[in-house]
Amino acid sequence: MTDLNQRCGYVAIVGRPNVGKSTLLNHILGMKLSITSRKPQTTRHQILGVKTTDNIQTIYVDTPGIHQRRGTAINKYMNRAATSVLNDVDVILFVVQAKNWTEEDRAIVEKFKTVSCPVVLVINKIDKLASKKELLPLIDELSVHYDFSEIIPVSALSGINVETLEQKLAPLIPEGEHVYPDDQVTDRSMRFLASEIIREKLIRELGQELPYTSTVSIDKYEEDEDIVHIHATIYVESAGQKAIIIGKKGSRLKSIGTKAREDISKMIETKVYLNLWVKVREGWSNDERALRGLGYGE
Ligand SMILES: Nc1nc2c(ncn2[C@@H]2O[C@H](COP(=O)(O)OP(=O)(O)OP(=O)(O)O)[C@@H](O)[C@H]2O)c(=O)[nH]1
Ligand SMILES: [Mg+2]
Repeated sequence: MTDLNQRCGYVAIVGRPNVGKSTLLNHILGMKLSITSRKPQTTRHQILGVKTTDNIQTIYVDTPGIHQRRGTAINKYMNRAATSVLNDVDVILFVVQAKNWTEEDRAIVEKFKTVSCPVVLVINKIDKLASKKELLPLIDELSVHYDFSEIIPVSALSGINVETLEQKLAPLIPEGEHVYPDDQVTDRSMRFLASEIIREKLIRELGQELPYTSTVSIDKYEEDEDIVHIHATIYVESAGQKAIIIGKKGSRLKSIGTKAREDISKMIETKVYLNLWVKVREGWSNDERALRGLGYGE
């Protein structure tokens, strides 16, 4: 039976790397679902974040930053994961960084020419502007790039104007029954979210030293009565990278493990035992078969 009072729709969050897409999703959901960092190309997979308020269910799709870097298999996978949603959603949120329009942004706008849904331009990081007076000229300047259905300046980090963004989105969500139970927040398993948290700690701990070519795989996720046992492996591409991650006397790996364990434990509200290994797997990031084995499947 269809309840005509219900509305439900998919909203893609797209943009080039590092503009604040995942931060925006987390602010909207009021929880940390998608990992974030100062480094571009943090998000590697599509992640659904579901928000149900009253009769409206909005299913946000966080995506990897669309980029124009060298075409290794993993880079191609990430671009596919981001652009494949464009034709399957009801609304597109195109996130850009205030006063930082680039060639990569322009290339993304090109892709909108073949989509039929409304595109909302979200100008993020407005907390970094010297003065509010800069906003109107900025909106004027960006409006020439496409026929955006709305242009909304926000700060995903501090939350400025994010509620306004949600209010403007509401009328664009079509009628339809809710796809997910009203209390569900994501389509992803705890196992996947745990691997993402470990990857976040890895990225944050290593900063510029981190090779893009590392990934995390969960070997065991076992729920006991009052503790969850997790065994995970960090894969890198060379012995040098492995040594960097492990650090002096294992200090780096220990710090990554401690921080990850704390966050995972907070998320699942259970004690966590986390065992981390680092292994070398040469060339995994440019090997389609290895990628699929490591969770980068279609
Ligand atoms: N000052 C400021 N920083 C922000 C804002 N939103 C995000 N950031 C920062 O920008 C960086 C990138 O944020 P992410 O949310 O990881 O960006 P992303 O677009 O998801 O990046 P990818 O997943 O790599 O494509 C992080 O250091 C965030 O803290 C904002 O509104 N203001
Ligand atoms: Mg992201």
